Parts: sequence; C-alpha cells; structure tokens
Amino acid sequence: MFQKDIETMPRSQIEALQLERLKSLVKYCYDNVPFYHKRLDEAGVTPEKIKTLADIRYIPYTTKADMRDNYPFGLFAAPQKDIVRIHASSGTTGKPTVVGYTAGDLDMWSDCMARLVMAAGADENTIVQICFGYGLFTGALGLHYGLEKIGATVVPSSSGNTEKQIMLMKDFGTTALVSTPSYAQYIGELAREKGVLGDLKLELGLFGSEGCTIEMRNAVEKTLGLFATDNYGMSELNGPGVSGECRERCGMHINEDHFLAEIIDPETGEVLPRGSEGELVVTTLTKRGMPVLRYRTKDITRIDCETCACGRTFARMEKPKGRSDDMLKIRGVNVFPSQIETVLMGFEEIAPHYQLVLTRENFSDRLEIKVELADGYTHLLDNFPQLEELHARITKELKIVLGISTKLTLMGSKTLERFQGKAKRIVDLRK
Ligand code: DLL
Repeated sequence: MFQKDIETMPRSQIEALQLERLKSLVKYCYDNVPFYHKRLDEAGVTPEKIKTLADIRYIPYTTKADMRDNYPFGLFAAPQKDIVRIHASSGTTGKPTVVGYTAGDLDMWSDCMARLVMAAGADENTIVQICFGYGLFTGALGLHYGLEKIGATVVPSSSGNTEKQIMLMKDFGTTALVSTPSYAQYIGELAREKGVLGDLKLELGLFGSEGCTIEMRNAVEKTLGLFATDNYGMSELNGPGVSGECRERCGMHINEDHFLAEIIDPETGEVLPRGSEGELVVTTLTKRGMPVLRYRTKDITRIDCETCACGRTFARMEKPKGRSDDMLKIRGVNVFPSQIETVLMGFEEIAPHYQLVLTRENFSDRLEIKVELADGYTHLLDNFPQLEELHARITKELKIVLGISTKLTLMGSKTLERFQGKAKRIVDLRK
C-alpha cells in the first residue's frame, strides 16, 4: 500500500478526521469564497454549527450551474499567486467548469492517485502508457503524477494516433495501459488487425472516465489479455483519484480522508442511509485552490463501508449505474444505458460496440439499439434464419430487463464509430 497507516485507519478514526477537516473546510470556504459566504449565511449555517458529520446536511448543495455562474475563477478560495495549475471540463454544453489547484492540492492529488494505482497492482516495474488526452482534461495529468510518484515508468503518449500507440507499446514493452475502456477496446482490435496483438506485453489496464459494466470490462480484458481496474473522479472534484478499485474489484475505494461522500435521493435531495442507491454528493475536505461543498455529481451509485478483503478500510462505491441526466425516459420507463450494455455483453455473438438512437414517432419515444456482431459471427448477416433467431433471443432479454420494447439492429464489424476518449453512445434525435 502507498500509505498503509491512512488506507487502513479504523472507521471511527476516519470519521473523526473527516469531522475535524469538515469544520475547518466550512470556515475556510466561509472566509475565502464570497459565493459560499452568501450561501451559508442564507442557509443560516455558521462554521460553528458543524458539530457532527451529520450536520453537513445543513450546508446547501453546490451544482454545476453554480460553477458556471461563477466562471471562470469565482469559486477559487486561494489567491492567483498560489494557484499553480488550472484544468477545465470539456464544456460541451456551454462554458467549461474551471478548477484551480495549489501546490498542496497537486500533492494531495498525486497521493490519491498513487494509492489507487498501487491498489490496482502497479509498481516501479510497471511501464505505463497514458492514452488519455493531455491538456485541460484531468485524466492524463492526474494519473501521470500518481504513477510517477510510485516510481512507474510513464510514457505520456496521449490519445489518438492509435497505430503509433501500438508501435510504442510493442517496442517499449508497455505493461500497463491508462485509457477509457472504449479506447482500450479499439487499441486491442487494431493491434489484432495489424497482427501484433500477441507481441504486446500488457498486464494491467487502469481504466476510467466513463461508465463500464463488469460485462464490458470482461470483454475488453479478453481482447487485450490484461487485468483491469476502474477509476472514478470528475474535474470539479480534482479529476481522477476520488475513488478506484483494488485487485478485489468489489467497489471503488473512496479516498475518504480527502473526500466526504454522501448518497442522496436525486429527486428530493434527501440524504439516504448508507447502503442505499442514489446520487453521489461529494465534499472535498482538504483542497485549498477550489474547495467544493456538497457537490451534486449526478452519478448514481451506492456506498459500502465494510472493510475490504484487501485490508483497506476506505468505503467503496459501486461502479456508477449511470448519470441521473443520462437516464433515458422512454414511454415513461427509466432506462440506464448500463442495463442495455449488460444485456448485450451477455451474448457471445455480440461485440462491445453499440449505439442507442432515440427518436419520437407519433408522439411516442422509440429506442433503437444498434450493435455490432462479434468477429466470428458476422457470417450470420448472410444467414437469415440464424440471424433472426439471435435477434429474437436478444430482443426478448432486452424486454425482460428494460420492461419496454426496443428496435434492435444487428450490424457488421466496424460499422459503428470508435472513440479515443469517452465513448458517445447515445444519439438523441428527439430534441
Ligand atoms: O472523467 C475524470 C477521470 C479521468 C476519472 C480519468 C477517471 C479517469 P470529467 O471529464 O469531469 O472527469 O467527467 C466526470 O465522468 O461525473 C461520471 O459521470 C463519469 N465517470 C468518470 N469516471 C467514471 C467511472 C473525468 N469510472 C464524469 N465510471 C463523472 C463511470 C465515470 N463513470
């Protein structure tokens, strides 16, 4: 373990540390960020009001809209001279959300990452290729510093130019790959096509940044012949390093000394008891550049506080089921794309590439699921009875799991788009 004394602290000690840090964080935000000063005043919360961890419920939530309203630096708590790095979200729907880090924040970030990559099995013998895009996106630099901290050999190859990535992987004897699971799958397919898959020495995949069911992870592992762990985070909270899987892979350990996690009902905002499924809300306990109080992540998950078989005591969050704003509402029924992914990946005839197309016909929502046939099964496209039989089996299973009828289209190999970053699998033509 990277910091065994911290990662195995008894629960009571973790909570005592969180309370102490929460109290000083609230005071820090109150004194240094006019936005929080006003918000806390309006809610009647003074720093002295926080006496137990449960008192966090008095603090109002912070949302993405608050970040946008305070663009670019309005939520910074430290003066510009102390900010040494800025990252930002991609901002596909408006202005990006901007995050500033002090030197101490960067140190904390790389410690968090170092813990998680070590928990995944990386060490100083690991040669790791970072195939996340370097730049304002937090993924690449976040993992980069954590991996350097544990002494791994880092190859900052960034995303794109996949043929060159594969050449470097082969020539450098790369043993670990950092990327989205969808890009990893693409790298594997291209390496197979080029006839060099067998020359790669990949053992470990440090994946994250997008939803990935266990079934999808298994498919990517099979393609590349590696063991993969999942990593979770978001720019607003630091980037990656909020939580990640150890080799037990029974949930992602939350770095609880730096991040206080709650689960709330996404509709009512009510705090739910531990173990319930709901929206993850996170408070950054130690950040100084841009601390965040009770950030609504919109990610739907569940938290388990039992000690893990690996010995770590930090609570584990389940792989997010999806984002509350990615949940598809089809003819009144809530459907998460991850449910569809689980069904599709249960069929060996299906490749890990799919797209969900939403349309509206006659005032009614339609969901078309386009999915590629796996290599070795594309001949079915020329065998109508067999194709029909497979189509019927998958459609039936989708209906059972989703509770609604969908249109399934089975497609040939490499007909759907491939992604070098986060996969975009939903095409909503209803708007
Ligand atoms: O994706 C940070 C990151 C980089 C995490 C690299 C892990 C590895 P954003 O671009 O701000 O930050 O996107 C954050 O992506 O709220 C989730 O909806 C989703 N997400 C991130 N990691 C996972 C994961 C980075 N492991 C948003 N599983 C989050 C499911 C994830 N969803």
